[in-house]
Amino acid sequence: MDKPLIGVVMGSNSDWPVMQKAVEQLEAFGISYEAKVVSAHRTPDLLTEYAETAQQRGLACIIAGAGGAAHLPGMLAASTIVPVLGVPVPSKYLKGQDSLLSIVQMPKGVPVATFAIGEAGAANAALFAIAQLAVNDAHLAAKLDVFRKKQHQTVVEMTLPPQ
Ligand code: RP5
Repeated sequence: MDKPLIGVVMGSNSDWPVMQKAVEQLEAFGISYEAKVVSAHRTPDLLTEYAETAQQRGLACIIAGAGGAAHLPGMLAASTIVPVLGVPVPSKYLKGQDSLLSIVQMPKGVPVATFAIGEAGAANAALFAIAQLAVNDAHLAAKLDVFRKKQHQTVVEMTLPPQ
């Protein structure tokens, strides 16, 4: 694969079924990425190294998913100016509401762009990253346009059971 443009990180491999939706979206648009497990509280040294090298390695943004007390996206954002897109992963007991609030309530000054809980959030984080890249990439913008038109057509063709 080409040099990764997007970093996809998650706090545990148990987050993969959700974060895979981001990776699938990036692959569908032919965007190079790297996917890694980096835990804020279990591998804080790896987290710091990942964030501190993100800019020099050429990452355009980092999509970070975590569940529970989900400090991974915020801690990454603390150590890099590369934009961080946070994905709240559903948790066992609080269904990801804890993850959402942990990620979205960043104090002023160090932002994390926060997406919906779960698979939709993971896919949308990737689509947002793609839209950002498309600002300076006409070919990618055309692909995104086709993607939106297909979604439009799917809805136009939806039928309901006879009433
Ligand atoms: C967080 O704790 C991870 O992001 C994951 O969502 C959650 C549970 O991790 P495991 O116990 O499955 O490794 O750090």
